[in-house]
Amino acid sequence: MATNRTFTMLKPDALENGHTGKIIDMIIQAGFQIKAMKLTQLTTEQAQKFYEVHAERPFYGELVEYMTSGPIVAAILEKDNAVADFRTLIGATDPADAAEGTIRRYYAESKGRNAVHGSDSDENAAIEGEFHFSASEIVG
Ligand code: IDP
Ligand code: MG
Repeated sequence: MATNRTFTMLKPDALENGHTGKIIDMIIQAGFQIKAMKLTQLTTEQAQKFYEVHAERPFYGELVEYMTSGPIVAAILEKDNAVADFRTLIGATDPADAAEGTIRRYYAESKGRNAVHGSDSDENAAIEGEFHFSASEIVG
């Protein structure tokens, strides 16, 4: 996958709270192109696998439960410098630390229920995108 792509999920709290459209609009207004997008709900197995890097952390069980608690929107986004620019757009993990104007500052409930995921590297963006989408679901 090209290095100008990142992967995102709008997390269950964002959908529950009616923020889906506003968050997608912020993403588009920030210059990201949507290359793939779907509404889905993670199984426990999928959430455990997606977050397996955090398996030893105390919040892992809570994270898996939360991420499977309702539907999510998964998407592959394209832009120059996509991974870093998207992390800037979403803001810090904890909304209390997130900069003004960021998605998490506006829409996250807490450090755990924080509205949106963004890949942390080009390598993980490719792995995470392929985890959720087959080649035929991604536009060129
Ligand atoms: P990130 O999403 O900003 O990259 P990570 O440290 O990779 O943050 O953590 C992954 C996800 O795990 C966070 O987005 C959040 O939903 C959850 N999480 C992280 N730290 C905590 C915590 O201290 N308590 C509860 N949930 C947490
Ligand atoms: Mg992370």
